[in-house]
Amino acid sequence: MTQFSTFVQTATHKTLEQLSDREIYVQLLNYVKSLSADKTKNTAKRKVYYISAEFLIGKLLSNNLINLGIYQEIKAELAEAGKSLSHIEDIEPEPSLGNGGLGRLASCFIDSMSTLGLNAEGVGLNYHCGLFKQVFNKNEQHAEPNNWIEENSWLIPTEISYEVPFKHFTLTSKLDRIDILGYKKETKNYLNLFDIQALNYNLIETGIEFDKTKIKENLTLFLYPDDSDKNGELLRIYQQYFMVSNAAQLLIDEAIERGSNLHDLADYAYVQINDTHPSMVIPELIRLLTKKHHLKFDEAVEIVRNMVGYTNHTILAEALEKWPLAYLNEVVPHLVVIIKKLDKLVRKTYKDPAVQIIDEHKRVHMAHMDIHFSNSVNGVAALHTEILKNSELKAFYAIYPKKFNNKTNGITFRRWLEFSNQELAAYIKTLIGEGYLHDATELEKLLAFKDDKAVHQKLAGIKFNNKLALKKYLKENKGIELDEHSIIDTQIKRFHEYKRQQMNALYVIHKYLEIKAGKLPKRKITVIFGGKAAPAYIIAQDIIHLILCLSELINNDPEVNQYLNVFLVENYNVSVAEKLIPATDISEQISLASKEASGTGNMKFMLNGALTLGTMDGANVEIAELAGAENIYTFGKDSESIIKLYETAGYVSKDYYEADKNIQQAVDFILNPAIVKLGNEMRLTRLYNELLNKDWFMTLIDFDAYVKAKEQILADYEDQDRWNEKVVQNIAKAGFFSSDRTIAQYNADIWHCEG
Ligand code: 26Q
Repeated sequence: MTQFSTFVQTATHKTLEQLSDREIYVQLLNYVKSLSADKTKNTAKRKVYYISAEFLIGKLLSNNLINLGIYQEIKAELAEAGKSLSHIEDIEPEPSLGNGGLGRLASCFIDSMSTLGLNAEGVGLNYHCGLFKQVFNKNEQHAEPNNWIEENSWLIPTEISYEVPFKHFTLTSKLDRIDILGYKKETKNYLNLFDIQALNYNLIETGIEFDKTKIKENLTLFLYPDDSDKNGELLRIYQQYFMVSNAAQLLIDEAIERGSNLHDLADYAYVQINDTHPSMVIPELIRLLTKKHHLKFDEAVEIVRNMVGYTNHTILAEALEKWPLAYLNEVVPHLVVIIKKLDKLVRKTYKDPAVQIIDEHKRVHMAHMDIHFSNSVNGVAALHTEILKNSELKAFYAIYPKKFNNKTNGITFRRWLEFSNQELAAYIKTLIGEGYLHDATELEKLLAFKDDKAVHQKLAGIKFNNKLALKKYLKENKGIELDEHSIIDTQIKRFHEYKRQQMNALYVIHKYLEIKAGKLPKRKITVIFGGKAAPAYIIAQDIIHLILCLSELINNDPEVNQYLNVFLVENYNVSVAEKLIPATDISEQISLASKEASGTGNMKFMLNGALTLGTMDGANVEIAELAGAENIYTFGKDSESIIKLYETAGYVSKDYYEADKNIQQAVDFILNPAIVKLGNEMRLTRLYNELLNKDWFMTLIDFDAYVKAKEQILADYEDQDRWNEKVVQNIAKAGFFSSDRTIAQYNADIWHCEG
């Protein structure tokens, strides 16, 4: 009997054959937890606290089995008992502790931190309903609560608890942890998720509406909700302070336990701030060091400055947090005292209004506080960091040139190749061995097979099998009928105007009109979208609406549906991504240049042998450099031109509409009776007007170039040998995008923690 069977026998007095899939799931969960309980904690003197409002961890069972090195063994054992591991994987609920890129990045990072054996942990909040579940009804998005925590889960309760003081009351926290295993490592780390004691689900009204004023009962009910009203914003401040006060208390306690006298706290702890959401950790640490531990203010400021790093993930002005001082005063007046002192310190030295913490409207610029009172500021892709230095944060770069550094994002290859594309991973091993699992750049050994036709055929066969697997999944779970013989063109990410799903939708209309006019594509194209829109983001909802209407129209039109299908997959999440990415041929990365800080989906597609159709934005620039210009399809205006256009207000969307017949026809079709009949005229009209009269993210400026680039990539697909040469080139060069590399760089340049 194997170890797992023995474990099951002892726990249940039954054999695997006698258990249901759900029972086996629970046994596997407990088994993995028992194995990870035997691992020792990393213990370097300096410990890294990666504080993040989001950790989009995805399901953990298979990931843990892979990192324990027992995935294949368990799979085989279950198969012998007539059970399927993939059916058992389906039972695990997906935690929804994040929105998108930033939260998924944090999750790839904690995987790599454990894999590299660093003493480095995640700290966040345990949102019980997390991000909403997306449901489509009448071609519109609706939001429902997703209560993901079951009785049996990965959460391990602890006795750790802190008092977190607010203006009107004090909340007692509790800490639950999830073990984060490294790939084939004897040590582990934790993801620390703080929670309140008295959560009340009954506060939920219809959909995801709830009473936002009952903080003592709702603080961890949802991932930060709509920030459209004052109560929502206040709740967000409550959440942020609760998160960072707990983190600060934990790190001080742990440092003291390891021998710190607090004057040397920076030798014992480093805090990485994931965007500005945890920024209040800076004044909170200073407050605790001065008020509770009686250090002098100036000394506390210097200690904190040496133990904090800030990562910027966005250049969109509206996403940079600026909290009204009045709101902070309402929630955490004791922190406002410190923030004002920090503001004073800055004012003493710098007169430029652009670098002040508190502006003339009495708003606190969280990023500004971070930059002044940290020792590292980093962007998440080469281009993004350059834009921060030369335009968005130019005034700060002039003051602190040495603080600025780049850390191009990465992804964990355990989840995004070993697990999600098992056939490809196995095949790569037959070609180049297993070394790439420890050093991802070894994927370059694949270049030796670039021109090998047998390899090309095998890769095409694997892609086809992944399409078949996706077909089955979409049919069983999403009510979608996928044609596995079509070319699959995928755009999956949050819905946002700057990501320009609307440009892809206009292309779909353009293609539809061509087909209607008798110009038929050589091969059927399936355009797949996936993503959620923030409930308060009206235009993003309108774009979803348009795509759902187009989908209904096109997929039901017998003249068109043999050449073109359009799907928007409901409730896109990590698990859906794991299915879509390995089956995709074309990776859509079409943000307006200068707006996407990095992107990480682009890296996942590259690793899985899809070719990128993208703008020179975010990490696409580095993908192009690495893969070589001839192996990726770039188009559109570059970031410099776009930044200039914003400066001169030089973009007028109507000019493009009037000058280009294709644009005109595609935009006008939004209000064609055939579409309006299927949808909501108000939504469609609003979107039409937006594109014609405003189009802040310049959809129309790149449309013509986009259509041409797409025609090129579709045409090139027909030469399968040449196509698969490019596929090999892309996979071979994807090693750079391993989050193990990213984390090694964070550690070498910023954290300086022993491995
Ligand atoms: C801000 C203020 C008030 C309420 C919410 C927010 C808020 C919430 C979430 C601001 C930003 C976010 C998330 C940002 C994000 O996911 N950024 C993405 O980060 C990825 C990892 O670095 C990058 O790859 C993406 O390019 C970037 O968009």
